[in-house]
Amino acid sequence: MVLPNDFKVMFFWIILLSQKLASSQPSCLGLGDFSKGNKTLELSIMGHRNQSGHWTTQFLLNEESQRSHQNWKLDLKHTNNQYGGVNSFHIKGAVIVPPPRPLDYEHIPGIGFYKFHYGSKLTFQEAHSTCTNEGGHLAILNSQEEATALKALYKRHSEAGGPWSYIGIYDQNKARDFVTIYGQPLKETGFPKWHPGEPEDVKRGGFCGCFVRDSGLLADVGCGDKLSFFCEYDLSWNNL
Ligand SMILES: [Ca+2]
Repeated sequence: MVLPNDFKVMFFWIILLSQKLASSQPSCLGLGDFSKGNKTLELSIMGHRNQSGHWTTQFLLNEESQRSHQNWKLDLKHTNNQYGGVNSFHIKGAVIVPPPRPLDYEHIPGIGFYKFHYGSKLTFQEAHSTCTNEGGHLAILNSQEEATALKALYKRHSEAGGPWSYIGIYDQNKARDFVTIYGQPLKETGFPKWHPGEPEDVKRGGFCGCFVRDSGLLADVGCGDKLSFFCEYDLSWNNL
């Protein structure tokens, strides 16, 4: 009898997720729907052991969405450990698909890519959507160097930009605990520096964050105010 050179299938998983892309988008003030359409993610893991006891494990990942999948990057790490007489093998992977860099964003070396929308004045929500549609996000200040660079950019359009310009922070709980549009506490951003007297009392209703032209510091402002705004494309996408 000829035994097939085959395998015993030990396990087979399929994880099929259909979800709104909105789940990976920042939730911002609950004022809008950030969804871009349906996204399907399928992960298959198949393990075999042949008759000599060798294991083979295969992974298959399929993802379908309306977004382009150019410039994707794969980060894969593995470890092999032994503890208490038990051997363990771990694989940890990440597939990263950064948004394409907007071509009309200004490159400030070592800091990032920015666009100052000084011509059209929008609400915070509209500004957020505009940056997102461009492939960026409302700018988040992460260092004094970044604030200094944006202040210089602001200065070039000082009159048109007006005295305040939206950036990507807001008072999520209306309790003076500002966070970024990604939910990171302001104090962890690297630039939690308020203009003197800011943020103002919660009764003033300034629940969105802005950059003050003359001081280069932060202030609160009403989310419905029509202001200029800064969009950013993270430099870190280039370093993945
Ligand atoms: Ca930044």
